[in-house]
Amino acid sequence: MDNIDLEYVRSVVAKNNAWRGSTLNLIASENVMFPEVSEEFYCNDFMHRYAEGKPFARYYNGTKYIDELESKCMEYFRHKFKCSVANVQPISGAIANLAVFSGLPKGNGRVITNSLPSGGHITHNRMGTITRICGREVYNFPTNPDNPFKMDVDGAVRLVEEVQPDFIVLGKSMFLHPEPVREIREKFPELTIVYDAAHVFGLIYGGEFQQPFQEGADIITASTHKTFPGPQGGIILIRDERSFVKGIESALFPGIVSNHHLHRIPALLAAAIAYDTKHTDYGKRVVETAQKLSELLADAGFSVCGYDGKRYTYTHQVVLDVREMGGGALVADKLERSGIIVNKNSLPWDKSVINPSGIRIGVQEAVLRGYGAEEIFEKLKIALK
Ligand code: DSN
Repeated sequence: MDNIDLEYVRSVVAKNNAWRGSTLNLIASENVMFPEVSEEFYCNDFMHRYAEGKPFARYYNGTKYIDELESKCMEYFRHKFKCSVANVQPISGAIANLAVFSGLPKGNGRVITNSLPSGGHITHNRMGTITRICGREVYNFPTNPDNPFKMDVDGAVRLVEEVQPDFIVLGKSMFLHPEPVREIREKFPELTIVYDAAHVFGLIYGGEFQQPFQEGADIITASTHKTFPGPQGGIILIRDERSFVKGIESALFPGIVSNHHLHRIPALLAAAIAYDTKHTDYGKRVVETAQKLSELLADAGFSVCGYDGKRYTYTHQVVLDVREMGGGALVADKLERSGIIVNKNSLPWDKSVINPSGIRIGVQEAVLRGYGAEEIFEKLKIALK
């Protein structure tokens, strides 16, 4: 195939770099890494190597430096989250979820999670990992009739009593408000609570969102590249030494990952250090920018979702109902033609995911690139006309 050569590959990469570098990226699940996490931390010899198993107990030779860095990285996150286990081997948040959902003991096989239209992630729902691979029977939390972007906590408590789940999963992908961790823990002292922090990990890390362990969660899964500006990857944190730790860790290795993409590890540790030393106000700026943007959009007449009497959002996300503008698919395409990248998103009342009612906006990358709420608002307003 003479039209597919090295020059072709190089040119497409260069075109994408130039194009995405010139757009305003508002995809809520993406970010760039902190500028300090430069190539030396991410593109290095580790990207060619294997190291199965735990640090200092590998199945490969040649691992003394990744042993050192991986154990320091685990120690750093254990210290930060005051927890017993920090496993940095999941290569994504979805893999972290797979390890936890398959590694937790199976009783009656039932779990309760947030539904897809109310914001739950695909891995939490029956067409995804939790049922398709882990064989769990999924029940969904009810939503609050006055604000369907929030959980109906009394209804959730009744559902837990009725279903007696093996565990519940809090946290979601369309994520505007804190989850009722404390309320559920108070009612169910023995219930295993998994908190999927993929979207809000950087906000929790920066102390700008709820603190799941302090409120009663047992396990946090997350990805390390959304509001946490690190390399693409995942993490599992477990609060205390519990009987399920071994099941989860052995589900991960040897159950799921063989190699865990070693070059992520120095970059992850570097991102955590950069957050703690150079970007201590990053989480605060992200949350403030999303709040301000949601107010500007609402004042300009856009249908901003999630208002709870105080705020539209407590996270990096702003969600718009764009049914009257043609629906989420049409509006997201229109924005892309104007150089703004967002994703269409199902809203709680949607039945179809093809042209759902909403778009989801995340400001975390824009904040890192120096944008303020007004500037994002002006660009959106012009592009949405
Ligand atoms: N599906 C991604 C999102 O929330 O955009 C995360 O895996």
